[in-house]
Amino acid sequence: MNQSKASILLIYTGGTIGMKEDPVEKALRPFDFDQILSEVPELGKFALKIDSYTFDPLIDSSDVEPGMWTALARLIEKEHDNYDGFVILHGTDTMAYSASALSFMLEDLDKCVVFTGSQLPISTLRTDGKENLVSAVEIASAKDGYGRARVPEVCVFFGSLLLRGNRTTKADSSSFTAFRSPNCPPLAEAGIKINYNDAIIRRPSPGGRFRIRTELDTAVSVLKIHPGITPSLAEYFLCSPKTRASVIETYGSGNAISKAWFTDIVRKADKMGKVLLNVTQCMGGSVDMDLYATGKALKQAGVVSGYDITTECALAKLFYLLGKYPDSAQVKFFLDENLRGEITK
Ligand code: ASN
Repeated sequence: MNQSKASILLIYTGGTIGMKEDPVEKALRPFDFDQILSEVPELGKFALKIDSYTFDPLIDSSDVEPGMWTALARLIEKEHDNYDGFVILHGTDTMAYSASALSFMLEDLDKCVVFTGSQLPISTLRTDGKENLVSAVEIASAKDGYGRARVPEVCVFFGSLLLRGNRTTKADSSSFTAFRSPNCPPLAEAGIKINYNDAIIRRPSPGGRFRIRTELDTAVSVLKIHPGITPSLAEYFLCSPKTRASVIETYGSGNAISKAWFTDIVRKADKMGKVLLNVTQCMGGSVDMDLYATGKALKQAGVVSGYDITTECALAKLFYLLGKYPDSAQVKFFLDENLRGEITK
């Protein structure tokens, strides 16, 4: 048996967890990683080797771009054999997007990758950052009875819950339980003990070997359906020559405007070869385009169901699939597949 200490790579990208008030601007700005570690001496009590990697520049996650996901995937690939797990400190604003993207880019992942952060900087007295960081480290290093990662998935740990990353959405800008995963139960819950929901934790495919996929095509628009939307606006979003796909955020179980002008625009986009993905604006529940006539009209016009996917994940899945497949039919085929536990079928 390998008696050497388990090891974790802590990757610091920025976010509130590591911010301090700039005395001049009176606004929060990121500070360096050593100061984070000095705020959490508890990390030294783990029987773990913990190394760190700091991104330069550190950012508020509102500035995240797909290039950062590529950098994260490459770093995890480079360090894959050197560590048992990875914890990514990230701002909360776009954490759901980043976790969704990494869940696709890290193929046949066999180690735990946990995103975490906080609502209050780690240097403040009532911070939620310490508990989030300490639990994320414990989870990222946890092994099962066979010595394998207990949770070989891309996850978000926040407010005592371990959630599947590509199911998360930031639902609260001030509560310590900022994230929800409305259509997927937590993978684990941290109370007195960390209770793992082993029945739903996914494992890499049999014989699959970890690899990364960094080609992303971001030619995607998001159209939120709303009362008062105009034909020119809908056409701009769905038929732009600059896009290959659109996420259409619809009402309820996947319904949109039943007027002919809207269906005509959708048909036009479909004829142009665009991939059109139907995602509900509701927090819970799923798209079912067979339920109402308005949904049926979308289906007949070429729109594909996003089931219960979040908008954050829909965008990430499209970036990944468009980067992988040149052909719209292939993209549509894989959109309908549950690739990383991101949809319920
Ligand atoms: N604006 C911050 C960020 O996303 C919010 C946070 O981390 N709580 O970087």
